[in-house]
Amino acid sequence: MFDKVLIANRGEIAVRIIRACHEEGLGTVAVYSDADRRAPHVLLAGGAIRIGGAAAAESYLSIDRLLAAAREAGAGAVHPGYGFLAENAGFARAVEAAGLVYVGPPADAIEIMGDKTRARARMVAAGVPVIPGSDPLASSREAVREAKRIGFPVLLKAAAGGGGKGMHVVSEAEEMAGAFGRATREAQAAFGDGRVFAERFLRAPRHIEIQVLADDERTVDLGERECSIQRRHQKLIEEAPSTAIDDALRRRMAEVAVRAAEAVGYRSAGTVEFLVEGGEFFFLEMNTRIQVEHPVTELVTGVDLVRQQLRVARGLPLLGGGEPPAARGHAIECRINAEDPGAAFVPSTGRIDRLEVPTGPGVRWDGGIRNGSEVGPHYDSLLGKLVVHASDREAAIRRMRSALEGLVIGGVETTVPWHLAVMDEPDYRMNDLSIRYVEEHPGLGETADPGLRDVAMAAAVLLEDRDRPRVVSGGARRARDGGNGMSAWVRAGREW
Ligand code: MV4
Repeated sequence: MFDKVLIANRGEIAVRIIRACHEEGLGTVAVYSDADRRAPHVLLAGGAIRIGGAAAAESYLSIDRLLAAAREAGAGAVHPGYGFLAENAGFARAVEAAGLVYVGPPADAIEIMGDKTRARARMVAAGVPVIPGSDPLASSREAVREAKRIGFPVLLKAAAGGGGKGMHVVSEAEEMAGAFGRATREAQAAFGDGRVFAERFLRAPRHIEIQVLADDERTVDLGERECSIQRRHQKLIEEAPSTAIDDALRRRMAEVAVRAAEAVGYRSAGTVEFLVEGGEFFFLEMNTRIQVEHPVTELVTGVDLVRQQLRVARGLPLLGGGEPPAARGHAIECRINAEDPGAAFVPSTGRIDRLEVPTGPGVRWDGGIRNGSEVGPHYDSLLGKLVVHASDREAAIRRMRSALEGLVIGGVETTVPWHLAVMDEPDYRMNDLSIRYVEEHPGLGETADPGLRDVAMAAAVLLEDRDRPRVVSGGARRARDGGNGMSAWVRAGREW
């Protein structure tokens, strides 16, 4: 057991974890770099320890400094949050070797799921559907043979890869020799491992993930999240539930997700990611951490996932021994990043000189900034998450639009205008989504002023952004529907 937690993170997730600890009656100690000296998480925690310079390598990524801080503060547990060391099996092992409780899954589970080839093999053995594919390929001749077995088009992927690097679509045998050579060279350059394998290419799948929660006795699922709206493998908007799957598919995916977690002896909160296309679903990977988008699940189920992690870490039964509640209503999360959607989402830095956040029924702001915060170049660009909950998807979209209009952040460019444009965009409103949504809808949230737009385009070109913005169409039309006002407010789920 423990009564004080060191939060080995910063920003909005550090604030979120500190609050959950306090609600569990646990003490907290924050860590901070020189750049975060006056950050909200430092002020909120019961205690705070400086761990180093602004560079993550000297602070939030330093295992030795984090463990020294835990010892100095008398913390009995460490919560990694997400990012930084959150899926680093070595960190989890070092925490436990120091006699502390790691608030997350066993290190072995982290390690297996972190190796895409081992994870895939373990999933196949557990009967979890994976995308039809091959083992690592010895030559382009073998690649052609395997591609014919799988069926063109195929996707060549780096065995040691992830995050979409080094993926090459091959539509016919004649293209294979060139593509196989490029994929092999890119994999070797990016990962020091040139092994490449082939998979059936899913042209426009949805990215749907299942939240799971496990203690020593059982593993339960807490429903799905629709995460198809991503840009360069960074999620931007997440929702729960996914209105693109029916209850039968939902049950099948949930059962498979639980099986995947059990296959690696999972504990704590975790997420099993799938690609879904044509009524079929395929295991993509498992995230062995609390995720950025966890609030949408919390809002539709009433379960506080971070508190559940803290309870499981203290040996208490998940959900108090009860059954997971059925999802109610619809939740949407917009990630508010300090990025300029008018300039290919180039990061924006500066001092926050105005901050107004919306409140009201079904509106939640999980933020890591305050007025006066310095937004620098050292860490990821996430300022906070705006999350809404309402009776159904249409009502949630209306609530999100209203909340976005009430969110004012001065001093940096943000993704707020882009999110507002998405809420008005017809394909989004009709839920006609896939992982290609962002590339198929360029120019959303672009500045309406042609002069400014040209400047933004020039800046993006100068910044050599790989995904050069295409010729910008006009900003999304602001279609205002004649909504009949909010339908009856859905009673929030019971909180554990
Ligand atoms: C795929 C795919 C289509 N077909 N595999 C991207 C990162 C890596 N985790 C796996 N990814 C993909 N694998 C097959 N056989 C499309 C993607 C993909 C993607 C997947 C999920 C969310 C966003 C994505 C963006 C681009 C490509």
